[in-house]
Amino acid sequence: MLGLRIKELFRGNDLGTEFYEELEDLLIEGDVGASTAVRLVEKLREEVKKQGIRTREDALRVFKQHIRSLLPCASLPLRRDTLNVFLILGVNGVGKTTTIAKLAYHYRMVEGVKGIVFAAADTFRAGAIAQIDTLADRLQVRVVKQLPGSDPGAVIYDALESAKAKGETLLLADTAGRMHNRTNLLRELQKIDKVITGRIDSDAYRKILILDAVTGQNGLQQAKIFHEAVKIDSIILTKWDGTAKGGIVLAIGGELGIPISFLGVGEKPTDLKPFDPDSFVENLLEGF
Ligand SMILES: Nc1nc2c(ncn2[C@@H]2O[C@H](COP(=O)(O)OP(=O)(O)OP(=O)(O)O)[C@@H](O)[C@H]2O)c(=O)[nH]1
Ligand SMILES: [Mg+2]
Repeated sequence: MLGLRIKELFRGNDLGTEFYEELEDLLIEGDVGASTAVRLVEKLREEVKKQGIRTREDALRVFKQHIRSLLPCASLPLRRDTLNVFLILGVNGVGKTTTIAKLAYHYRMVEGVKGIVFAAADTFRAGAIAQIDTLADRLQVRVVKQLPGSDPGAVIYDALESAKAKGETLLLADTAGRMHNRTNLLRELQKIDKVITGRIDSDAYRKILILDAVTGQNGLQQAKIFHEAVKIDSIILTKWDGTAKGGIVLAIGGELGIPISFLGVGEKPTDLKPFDPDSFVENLLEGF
């Protein structure tokens, strides 16, 4: 884990050039990404000089503050007086559909929300509708669906109208992760976004990007593309259970400034943890 090695590094004594170089290397190896790593180390170097810091122990305190300042606050509270819509986005295989089941479980069991509904708006991949249908069945959630190949915007429109009519609280909309090409995919998502904007108050509509933590810097590239196309409000990092690196969290904060709301830690509906920036920083550099 990145944190362990950083922790070891900060156990040493002097604050020479070698220390800063080693820190930068560790951050980059840990998926933090070159530009954020360089920036963090540069900032630390400046602050050490400015404050006349002599020991690595004191430097760590400053470093922790810098890391924390990269991570915006992140929870996704619901409005209880209207329909909330979470549009779930991301490339194929990152865990979108699984995360929808997790979110349904979380909002129902932890936050006591009644009236959750799924929109099966991945009409592109064979088997996608059946997959979300099975999950809905297991969780006893209503699902709005049409035939494979139908217009995803129309599925979402139907879901919105019926959810409003029934007075439901949370609509979780699945989307396709792959189409004939990327331009098609992004254009489709922009169309879906238009269907929702204007029908739902902006503070009740969240575009949530699902990223696979294992893909590291590649995931960050995906995030930039989606963010440019539809402006992402929040990120959920999945497969956190499958990576030893924590740096992607800092890369997301440093490069995109998009808050992370949850971490996926397994395949079951119960495997979702709210992301807490304070305890993340503590755990990353735990022991100091
Ligand atoms: N270990 C682990 N596996 C996960 C996690 N989230 C999803 N998965 C697995 O990743 C695989 C893909 O998940 P899906 O939810 O189908 O992914 P998707 O983004 O909907 O994929 P497409 O519909 O093909 O675009 C499944 O085998 C999931 O069980 C996680 O947090 N941890
Ligand atoms: Mg899916």
